[in-house]
Amino acid sequence: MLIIILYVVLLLAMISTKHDIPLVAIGITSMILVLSVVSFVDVSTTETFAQGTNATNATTAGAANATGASAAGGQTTVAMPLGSSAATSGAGYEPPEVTVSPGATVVWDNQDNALHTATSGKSPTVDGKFDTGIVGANQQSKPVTMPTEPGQYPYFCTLHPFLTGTVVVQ
Ligand SMILES: [Cu+2]
Repeated sequence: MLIIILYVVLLLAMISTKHDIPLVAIGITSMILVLSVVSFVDVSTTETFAQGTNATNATTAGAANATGASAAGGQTTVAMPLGSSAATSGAGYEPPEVTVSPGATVVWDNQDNALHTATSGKSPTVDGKFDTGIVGANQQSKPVTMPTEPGQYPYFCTLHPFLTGTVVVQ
């Protein structure tokens, strides 16, 4: 916009001072040129901005949906990664600790090639708060309902007691 104003002022100055027809013609031509360039840039800037806004909206909506799905379903999933059955592999429940609301369900996803359980209690003592039962290789457990009492609930695999995890209810 500043450029347009500058050109208008310049043009007026040219007209008033010189009355030089070719110079005025050049002034008008250049102003039209600048105007068209400015309007073009203006449109593309607006479009870019609009696209940016749309992208932001889409991302926000996506994030909101992801959060909404997780909150609405109350579904937390813990993986039993490949290699979990070997005590030395370092693989274990992933994440090792999850926090859920009272009475929420948790699914254990066995990605290993061995059977596993997620059985509540301080390994190797079963306390009966929750249990997936045996989850087959490359299978998911049914959604297991967590206690309603807030607290920390340790659990382990009855077949591989070195595999331990924690569910925090709060
Ligand atoms: Cu196991």
